[in-house]
Amino acid sequence: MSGTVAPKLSKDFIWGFATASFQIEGSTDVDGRGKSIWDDFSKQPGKTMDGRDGDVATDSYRLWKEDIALLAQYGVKSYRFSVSWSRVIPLGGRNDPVNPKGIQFYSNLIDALLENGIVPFVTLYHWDLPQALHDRYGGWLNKDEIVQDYVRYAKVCFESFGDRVKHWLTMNEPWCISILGYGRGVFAPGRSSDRERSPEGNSSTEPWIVGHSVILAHAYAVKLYREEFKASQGGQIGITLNGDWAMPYDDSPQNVEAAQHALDVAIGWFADPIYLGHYPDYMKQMLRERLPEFTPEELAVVKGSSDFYGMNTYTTNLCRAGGDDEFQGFVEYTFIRPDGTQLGTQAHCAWLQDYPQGFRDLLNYLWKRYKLPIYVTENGFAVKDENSKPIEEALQDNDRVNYFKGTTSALKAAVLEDGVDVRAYFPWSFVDNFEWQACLLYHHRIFGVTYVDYETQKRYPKESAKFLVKWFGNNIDAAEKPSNKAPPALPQKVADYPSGHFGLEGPSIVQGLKA
Ligand code: GBH
Repeated sequence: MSGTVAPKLSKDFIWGFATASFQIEGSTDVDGRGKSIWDDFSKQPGKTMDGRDGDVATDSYRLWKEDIALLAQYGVKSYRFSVSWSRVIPLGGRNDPVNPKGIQFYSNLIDALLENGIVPFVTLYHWDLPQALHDRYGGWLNKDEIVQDYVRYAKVCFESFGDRVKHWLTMNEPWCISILGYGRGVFAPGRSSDRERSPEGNSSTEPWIVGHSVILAHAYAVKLYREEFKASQGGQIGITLNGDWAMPYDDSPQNVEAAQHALDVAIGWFADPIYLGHYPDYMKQMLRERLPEFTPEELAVVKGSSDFYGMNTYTTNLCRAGGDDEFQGFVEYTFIRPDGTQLGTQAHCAWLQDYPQGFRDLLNYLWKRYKLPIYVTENGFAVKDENSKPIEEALQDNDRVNYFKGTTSALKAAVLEDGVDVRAYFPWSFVDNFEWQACLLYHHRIFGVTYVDYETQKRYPKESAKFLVKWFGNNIDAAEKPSNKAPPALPQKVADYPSGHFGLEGPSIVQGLKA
């Protein structure tokens, strides 16, 4: 064994934590910000189970310096965050005024990240459509308007931040935008055919129209970036898609086929046009005239419009043909194997179990099918009942640590043994934050690697954060790291953290921890 060096991820491998504007910023009515579709939606009774909204969230619009200090302390290489469209252009539209204070906020954030040696990884759209565009013309339902407005918004961002931002994501999870917002009606703007849920909407047509608009808005923004900014700014731009691994329930031909159908609707709906230049055959067959068509001119813009594959993934579903859920491609999902055993550890959310082999299989599938480098832009776990645990227990998030042990080793195996070109990994999320309605049982503290005390807004690293910091410290080749700065050592115990907002001073809960 002597002399052998365990292989590591390349020194250029990017890792860091991820967030989204509406889930962390708060300060929704300051400095000229316009409303997003989530502002009022989250205040409607019953939309979020305990009525929480984004007015404060993790207060990161005010505490951004403290957040960056914690990221630096963690020693991340990168931070994935999203820009709030309605902070930058309060009314959203292409002829509406730009808000200098909105620009200033993100500009300062980017500068401070870079000063700390942290690469900004910027999502332009993580679900917070300006309310004014929804009111004006139906938002994503109106392709001709929204594509132009989105492209102008993207242009403002490239002009304002592109000298410093070299990693752009156009959209976060178009499947969720379309299906959860306009099909199931559980996300803003909450449209659905279910009249108990929504006075308006058509779940059989609108999601597919919205998805089409999202693809085109993405593609035309990328075209603009490549034509007007890429040469001088030198960044990369792409989209990020949600999609969980689909495993046949058993080896019967119909269930093997069902697993592919599940992937076609969850992933191929967006990835096939963007990387391969056409909607999946199964979607065409399933939707017929309800699936919009691209003009040849549009298709030329769409095909090849992402520099990389942006992958958000959380779990694996065992797939059985059947059921009546068009949004899953008429495939039933289960976590119970034919022999009655569970696939993995159950999370707080019904839709999430821990199954690391599925993460590796998904990486291999995407690499073979789309043949582009993969950036894992979200991956994470919600510990059962974490929200109701006292802080001391919540910080010992063993199920989340196990989850990340599984995915990090699957990641390493996919890269080093299978030869998949994975270039980034961002656990979701940096902090406990405003959680939409993703768990059908609504809970707001479910995905963070950092605990946030919502009374004081203090941040406390959980065991999972410490695990990840250590793992990436050990598993990325540091030999020639062109490091500007060595990240400060991470304290071992909560009580060792310095005072301040991760802090632990004052008559706080941490006194109790020390006692
Ligand atoms: C992420 O999406 C989001 O990007 C992030 O903002 C959020 O905080 C995080 O999830 C945790 O919720 O049973 O039909 O409602 C994850 C992708 C896709 C996972 C939809 C849950 C539920 C499908 N999500 N899925 S359904």
